[in-house]
Amino acid sequence: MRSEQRTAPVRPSEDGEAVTVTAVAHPNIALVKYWGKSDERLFLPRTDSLSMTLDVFPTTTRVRLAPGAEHDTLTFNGAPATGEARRRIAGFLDLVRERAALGHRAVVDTENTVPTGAGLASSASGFAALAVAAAAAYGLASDATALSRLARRGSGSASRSIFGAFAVWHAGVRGGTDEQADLSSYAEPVHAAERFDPALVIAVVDAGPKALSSREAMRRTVDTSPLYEPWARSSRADLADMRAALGRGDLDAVGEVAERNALGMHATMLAARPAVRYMSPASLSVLDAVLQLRREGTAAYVTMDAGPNVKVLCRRADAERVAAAVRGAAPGRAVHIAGPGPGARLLDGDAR
Ligand code: 2P0
Repeated sequence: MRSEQRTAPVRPSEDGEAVTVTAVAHPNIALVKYWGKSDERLFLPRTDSLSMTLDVFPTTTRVRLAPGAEHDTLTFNGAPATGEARRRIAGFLDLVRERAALGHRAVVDTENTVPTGAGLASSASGFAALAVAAAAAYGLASDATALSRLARRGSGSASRSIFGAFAVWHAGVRGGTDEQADLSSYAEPVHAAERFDPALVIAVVDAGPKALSSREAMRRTVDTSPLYEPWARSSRADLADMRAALGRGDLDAVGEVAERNALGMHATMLAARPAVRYMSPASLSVLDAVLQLRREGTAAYVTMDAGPNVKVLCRRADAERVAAAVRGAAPGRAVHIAGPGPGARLLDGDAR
């Protein structure tokens, strides 16, 4: 059974008795993108970003403290986590332990329903769920803003998945202390008009892992792309336009801003040295199908992330028609329809 997000942390028992908590979080898709960091260690982004949390592809993460254990035991979809995934999760747990002043290792089981590494934001739902579960297990503050900041330290986009529906992630301030910078960068909900009823049609044109991680790709883009700074500047205007469009419930304006922001981000990558190209021929076929839908009078707009998959924003009432057009353009590929989804939360039913 699901519960509302708890406000009180689950205190670790003094004698080190095992504490188990489970959290669930959903991925989010940015309508104004996060691309580029100003501080890699603190996960501070160069620009503000704005996203929609989805109602599909949840990640469920269970954290149990293991007093006396020498190592963390990390399981991902039933198999031991290895390599970079293990390093990132263990590093995140170290941060939680440091903040909680509690050294217990943990047993972490993650069940992820997102096709991992395919530009579908699996790290967003993953670190949002881990932040909520680990904060509760280790007794850290569990207000949504604190959880958003904490999730950010696992993966920037995870800061937004703490919240349901629409969220803006503030880039925060630079120049002060680490603590001031850390405190200043978090996500919070964004208001959208009641009548705004969008869907994202997700075309999984390739579910395999991506060739280049978004972390590396954004680093290279910031360091080498002459188009990066112009995009970052225009992204500020995009954010203001996006907030206004959501407030009006104007799907066409939301879509136009999302599409220009995403294609601009991909242009920054294409101009990086060497170029980063995530679009594939199948992606371009879907982009063509969306243009055709618009010519025929259906409001449909694309956004793309660090992978070849295409997400098409449309009215919920048009989603089946848009999905059919996308299937025609990318035969044999999986197509999912998502709506705005819930924020990250703890589940009931864990035993202490
Ligand atoms: C976004 N992406 O705003 C952008 C658009 C991909 C393209 O956030 O290095 O996995 O862990 O902070 O959050 C992907 O970046 O990167 C991402 P890290 P993350 O959704």
